[in-house]
Amino acid sequence: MKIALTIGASDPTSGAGIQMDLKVFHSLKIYGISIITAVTAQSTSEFFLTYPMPVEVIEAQFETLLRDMKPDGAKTGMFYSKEALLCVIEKIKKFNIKKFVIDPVIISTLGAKLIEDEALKILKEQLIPLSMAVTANIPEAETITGVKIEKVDDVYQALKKLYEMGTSLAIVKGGHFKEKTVDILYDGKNFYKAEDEKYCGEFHGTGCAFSSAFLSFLCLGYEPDEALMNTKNFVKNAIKNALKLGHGMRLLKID
Ligand code: PXL
Repeated sequence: MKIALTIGASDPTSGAGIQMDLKVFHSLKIYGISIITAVTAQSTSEFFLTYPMPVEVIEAQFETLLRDMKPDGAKTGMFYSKEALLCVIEKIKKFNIKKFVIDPVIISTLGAKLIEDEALKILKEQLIPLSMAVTANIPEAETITGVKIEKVDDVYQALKKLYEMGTSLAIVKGGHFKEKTVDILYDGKNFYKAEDEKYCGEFHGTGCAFSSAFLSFLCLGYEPDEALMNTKNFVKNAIKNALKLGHGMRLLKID
């Protein structure tokens, strides 16, 4: 059985963060393992606080777990602190994790800051060059690349910038466009486009589900363009069947 590691924060709703990633891995028949960088207190309608894990605790999770199990791939989500990010960078190098996807989370759907400003700079300069893929939504792609994205054509320029920052597969997810969703992948040579109709509503955790599904399909041996199509389909179904279980955002349904 393939093993995938998620490195990120706890979301008590299970709608995002490591809980969502583990559900996606399980659904795609991958054994999921996790390292927690922070704990959040949030619901479907309120983001209350973030408690960053002490760096010794992050380090201990890596050392204890990875001496025993070797993941086929890994993904990162919320780091919050600069210290957490620097620790993860060191461990990714030390344990030679190659199949590694970054979900560059910056702000939550409810507006909470998920990364310190100083850490974002390090993510751009030191983490992206180590990665196999970066899966950015439009606001994240704009912040990371400095390219203003107003129409689909602007995405191509942002993708080239993202690729030049050192990842092998740059992905920009166009769920924020008005009429349809257009996800585009750039591998330094070709652009691959996955289009779909748009489902309206406030959904929680789409970025987490996308990045963990994409990593899963890579771990299962799919080529990047096939992995993109499969991921789009997987997330579409989860959105189509989303559940209103709390008072706020709907939660994706992972079967
Ligand atoms: O979707 C980004 C994200 C990642 N990780 C955690 C989150 C969120 C968004 O709310 O809470 C823990």
